[in-house]
Amino acid sequence: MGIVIPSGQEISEPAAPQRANGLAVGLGRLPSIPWEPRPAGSRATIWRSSRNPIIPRDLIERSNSIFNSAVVPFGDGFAGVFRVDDTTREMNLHAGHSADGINWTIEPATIQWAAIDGRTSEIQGVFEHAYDPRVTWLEDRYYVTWCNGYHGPTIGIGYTYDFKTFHQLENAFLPFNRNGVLFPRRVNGQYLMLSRPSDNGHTPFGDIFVSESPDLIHWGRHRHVMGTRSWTWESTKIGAGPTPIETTEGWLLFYHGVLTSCNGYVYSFGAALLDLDEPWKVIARSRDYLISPQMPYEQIGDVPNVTFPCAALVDGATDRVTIYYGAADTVTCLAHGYLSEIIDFVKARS
Ligand code: BMA
Repeated sequence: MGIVIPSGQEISEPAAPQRANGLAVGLGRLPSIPWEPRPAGSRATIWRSSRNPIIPRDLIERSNSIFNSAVVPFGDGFAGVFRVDDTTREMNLHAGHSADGINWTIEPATIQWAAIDGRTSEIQGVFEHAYDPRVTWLEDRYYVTWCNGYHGPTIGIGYTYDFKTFHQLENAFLPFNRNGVLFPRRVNGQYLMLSRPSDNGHTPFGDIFVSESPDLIHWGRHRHVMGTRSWTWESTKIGAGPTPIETTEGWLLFYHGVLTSCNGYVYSFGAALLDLDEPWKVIARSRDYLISPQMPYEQIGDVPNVTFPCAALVDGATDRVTIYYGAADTVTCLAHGYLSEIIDFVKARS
């Protein structure tokens, strides 16, 4: 289990086990975390990078937009799986690499998934779409979950060791489902995944559930985690964001919440703390959002008024958190904060 460290306090040893490639997991050290200090005069718990958007919509040939994407520490730098909608407006996933987590090289070709066996290749027959990836370091490899089209959106799962070769497992659930997010370790011996059952359109409802699996293939014991709240930023639907972060206070979950305005959906994000052993139990949940669409690049784009977090990096030594979020379904952005302050925010506004 990791520990929560007050802002700025240095520790000499990682608080969590070491990653196979030498980098720390959970609240271990990540000195290379992309970072900017809180702007002078700001009281925000989470503040935006002055370099936003860090990934423009047209970074690669034929990209219409690059957003809602997932990033992890990898080797001496970072790797990621990116949602790229192309100029045909096909939604698909691309691998990417970066030395600093800010300047990215994204592969021009889409990820080609090698089915783990003949049965799994049956779900690859007709490609519909692949979007909104999350990446989770779990045991010995990087798992990718994404919204995978199979007679409508559902949750695809695959894995990679090197971000070059990707292997596909069975879809986790029946359609329709979105926002599948794995926990970064087993809990009581079981793999756990959050998801949001939905419909085949622009779903006007949605609660977060958690499901268990002994093998990452067969999923069951579905439990309700949390639902919407009337007359708030999360009154229409909610969905898990980045991989939950393990802290002594519980699993810290960033999640998006949607309200329906007279001009359509508005996607903000907030955070909650879930019980470490029974994560369907909510310990605390912020009444206020952390980020709502307020910058031009969040308010103007292919889908206006969307901030959609899919990844978070943590440096346990300095308490720093950096969140990757998609803006206006068009570009990729960064926001920063201190883990202990975010936890205080969630508890204080609960
Ligand atoms: C959701 C998903 C997201 C998208 C959002 C706003 O249903 O498709 O990828 O960011 O809608 O358009």
